[in-house]
Amino acid sequence: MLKKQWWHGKAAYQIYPKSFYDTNGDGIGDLRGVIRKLDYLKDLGIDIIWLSPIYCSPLADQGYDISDYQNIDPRFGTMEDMEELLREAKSRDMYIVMDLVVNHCSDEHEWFRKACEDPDGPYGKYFYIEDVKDGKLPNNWRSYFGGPVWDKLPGHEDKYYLHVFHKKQPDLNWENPALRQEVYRMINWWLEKGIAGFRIDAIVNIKKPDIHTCYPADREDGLTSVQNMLHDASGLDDFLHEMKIETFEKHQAFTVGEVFSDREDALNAFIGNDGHFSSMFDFSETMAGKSEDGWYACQTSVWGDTYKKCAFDTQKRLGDIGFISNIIENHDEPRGVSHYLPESCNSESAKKMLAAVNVMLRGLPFIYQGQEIGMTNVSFSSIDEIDDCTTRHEYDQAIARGLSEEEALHVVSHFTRDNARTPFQWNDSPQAGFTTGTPWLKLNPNYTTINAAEQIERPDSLYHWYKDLLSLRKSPVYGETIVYGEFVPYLEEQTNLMAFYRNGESGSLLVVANYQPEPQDVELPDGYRKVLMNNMENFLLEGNTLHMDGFQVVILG
Ligand code: TEU
Ligand code: CA
Repeated sequence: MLKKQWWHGKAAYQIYPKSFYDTNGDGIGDLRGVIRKLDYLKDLGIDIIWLSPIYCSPLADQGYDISDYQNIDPRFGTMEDMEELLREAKSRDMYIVMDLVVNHCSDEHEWFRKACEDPDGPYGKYFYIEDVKDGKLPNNWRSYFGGPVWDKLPGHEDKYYLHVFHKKQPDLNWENPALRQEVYRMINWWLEKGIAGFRIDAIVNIKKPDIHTCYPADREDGLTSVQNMLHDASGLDDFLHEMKIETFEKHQAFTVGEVFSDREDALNAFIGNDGHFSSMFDFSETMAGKSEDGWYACQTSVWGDTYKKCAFDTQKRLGDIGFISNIIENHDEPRGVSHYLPESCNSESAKKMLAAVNVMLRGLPFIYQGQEIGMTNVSFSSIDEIDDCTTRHEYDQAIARGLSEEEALHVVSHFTRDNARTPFQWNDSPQAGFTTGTPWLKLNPNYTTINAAEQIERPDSLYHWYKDLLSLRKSPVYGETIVYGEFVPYLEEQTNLMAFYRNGESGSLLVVANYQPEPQDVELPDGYRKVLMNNMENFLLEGNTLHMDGFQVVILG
């Protein structure tokens, strides 16, 4: 039986602070901007806010490279701003969740500086530092962002350090108990400050097998995907269990793991009653159509039966094991409406369908900033317009595989993480109301039509649709069913029909979505004739047959 928790019935929202709201005109979103927009979020129906990193950072990977875990980067504000945010959130019954990035830190962190000064001293053991003779690297792993995971340790000709992400993100050595204690101390310090918990970054990477293990090369560069070493690593559970006991558990913190894992027992291990975290993201849709060989080989659109299969597989495996977190997008992915709808099918009604099938699944809904107004991918006209550090590598790989420059740009334009990172579109005034200065990253020119101010004014907008979905989730009549009701597929074999029951103790709902541009007929079961939500004006029922428009969705009670 699932143990009930305070956060189950809530709704969560991810803020990417750099692009959310700028209050001092430097073109960079800040903590005061978050404070100013709390009422906007409260009004939407949000309770839990996950802040992407705002710690001190050289921003080589936009804050996921932390140089001081216990201070706020001046670009985002001050510790006083953070404390004010905590107070303001609390006074609105809202919760702040921070990003915990402890697979690696920044190469500008004091620990790494000291490790460079004295690799044989105590801080050398906080990292993976190896002697290298004749340029022979200890292994052939390829970093997520391209190139070998090894780089020269600054100040040393014959020593290299390991980084599975950017070279400015040296991996922390979790085998060292002293490092683990430092991390736990820092976590507890933040929890004592009053944050509700953490989103836990890239966490499966903290356990490595013997770092001298090589694997067969999978590209001409002679390197091999990090996935190979992850498969070989054993003992992750011990680290995570220890972290939970030493930190989260003592504070009843809410934790949501960024867990990419194909382990059979993943759900149970990570989010079962005795699991490491409160929740973890379901990345099955995110992973659909992806290729290990690079973005050029990934599918640019995942929809209909493919999307359904991903969502349903997780829901069926999940049962009562634990509480998953459902997303359509985040700061690492293309905009959901540009990826989970067939190309050029992102009308507002199609966006509403996608919203409904995602929010009505069992689990905690996380909305990524801008998703609630249907922000889309950007069209980049040159690789130089893209700032994200992963993109160049993917561009080069596409070229290496024979794509023309134009085709390669087209590919990276779809997948670049900058799609999700363009400034939030508040209104149709210059710079979309995001800043009075020059935004750090290009705005999506469609802000003149897609923006929050317009949608707040218009009762049938996507914004109001999200608001209605979240209020249904919290309503006294249907709340229990939506939060805890059993997930049961309906007419699962019918092509591009995504339909499911949510069967609770206090009632039952049926969600029916026509996940294709063409109309489709659906036989409804008896009962379920009360239309709670409908993204179209029509409800064409003949006998038991519902004639649905393309991308129509209805929630029936
Ligand atoms: O992402 C971890 C991760 O697995 C990434 O490789 C992800 O698949 C990739 O960014 C998709 O292009 C987390 C953060 O969410 C990401 O923003 C950071 O860059 C990364 O960790 C390193 O901290
Ligand atoms: Ca600012």
